[in-house]
Amino acid sequence: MAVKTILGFDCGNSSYRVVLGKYDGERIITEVIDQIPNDMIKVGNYYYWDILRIFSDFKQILKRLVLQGEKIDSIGICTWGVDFALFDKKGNMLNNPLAYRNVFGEAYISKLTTKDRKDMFQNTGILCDKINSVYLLEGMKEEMPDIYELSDKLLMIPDILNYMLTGRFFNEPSEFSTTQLMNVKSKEVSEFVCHERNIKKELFQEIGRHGELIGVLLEDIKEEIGVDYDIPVVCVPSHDTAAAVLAVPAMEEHFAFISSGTWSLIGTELKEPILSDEVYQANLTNELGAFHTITLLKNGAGMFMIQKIKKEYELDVKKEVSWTDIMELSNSYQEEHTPLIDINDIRFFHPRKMGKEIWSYLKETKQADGEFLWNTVVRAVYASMACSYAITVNDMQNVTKKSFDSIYIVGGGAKNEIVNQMTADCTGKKVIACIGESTAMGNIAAQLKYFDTSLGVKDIRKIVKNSVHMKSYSTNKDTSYLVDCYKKLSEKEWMIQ
Ligand code: LFR
Repeated sequence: MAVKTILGFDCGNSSYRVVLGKYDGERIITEVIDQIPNDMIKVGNYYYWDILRIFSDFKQILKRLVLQGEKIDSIGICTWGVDFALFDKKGNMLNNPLAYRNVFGEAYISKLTTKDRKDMFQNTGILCDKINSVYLLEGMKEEMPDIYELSDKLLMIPDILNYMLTGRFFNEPSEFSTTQLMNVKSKEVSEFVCHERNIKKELFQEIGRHGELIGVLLEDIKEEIGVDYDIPVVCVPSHDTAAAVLAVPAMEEHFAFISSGTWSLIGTELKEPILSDEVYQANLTNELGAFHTITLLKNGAGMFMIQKIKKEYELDVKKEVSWTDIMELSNSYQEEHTPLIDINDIRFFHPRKMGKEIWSYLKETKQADGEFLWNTVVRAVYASMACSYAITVNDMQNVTKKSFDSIYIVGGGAKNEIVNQMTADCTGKKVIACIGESTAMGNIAAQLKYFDTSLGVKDIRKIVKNSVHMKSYSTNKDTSYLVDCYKKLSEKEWMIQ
């Protein structure tokens, strides 16, 4: 077959990447064309995303590729979940998308009774979490009533980019499920949630299917980037987690994954959601994955903590440092006692100073005293991540009644050799790190369905397996005692004297 040139855009919280995939019928060879830093921007009281800059940079990269002589066969867009912008009747964007680290959603979630929470979970499969779009939307109604009043459409971040590229208003399903406004059974907008939370149901668009065409590039964009042929924009699993899970090169039907980036998503793939009490109690959530699969997962703190620590450390030592330098800091920790923190404690969600907050926690829990030490803080984050992974993988086994032999780690965090090894030690399982751009790989692989509608998820995973580089880690030493310590910490047992 003629080689297909497929473009995957993966826009993350800390950077966005454009990846070119060449598919020859057997495997996809990827090349990262560009990587540009991203961050939320604080203006006044709120944190925003600069969506126009992201769109503009993407077009510039397209133009560059065209100039280099690439003939692009299709494009797919992925970003993080939950964030959105509102549009008026004429299609004008009414606000810059707000970032989920604005805390005003919290007020609304705290008003929910236990029954409300359970009902919301039963209907949507999604755990009530302060970052879910539904609570931010409720917050906007109060904080920005004029914008909400004028709003006629809601587009999630990837939908916004799809709209800017094609002119079509459209809600992609995996991303939409992160709103907690989708009925998990019908996969349509939840009448129940709209009614309960008093949200205009009309805000939502047609919910698409993976592998179908959203539209072709608008004429003025074609002109701007210098092409005279139509470029299809394909409906891919736009939620980065869903795309990354599609790129897990597992051939077994049941597998555990960790999608490691700014967040850590620890889970497994299912055909149907599990809405049991056990799942609810374990704080697990049923998101929509690729091609209408379900990704049952725990949304936990991830590399965000260490990204913040790196920036703070750079300010302290007054120079830029590499990720290797940060790993070396962790390795320089030689004490016998491993410091642990409850990484999902709300105090680490968005502290002014992550390093200091962790140090205070270590002092309060009598794991540290004296002068602040960067290596202790870094080691605490890495070890605690591995412990929290072990607990969640165990919860996953319990609720699904399946046992997983291996854990696949995908996403940028898969490069972290320290956490990979610690995870193998804490879980007693083989860890398979999939090196490369997993979200972009899932994005590109999903687009194959547009060209060959006969492909199923298994076929796509086979192609992925032919295409990715993997590295295995086996258990070196049993550190399950650390997992027990972590459990006690996260259950705040250290406070009970
Ligand atoms: C991961 C992710 C998570 C989502 C969080 C915030 O990048 O998409 O799945 O809960 O970001 O959107």
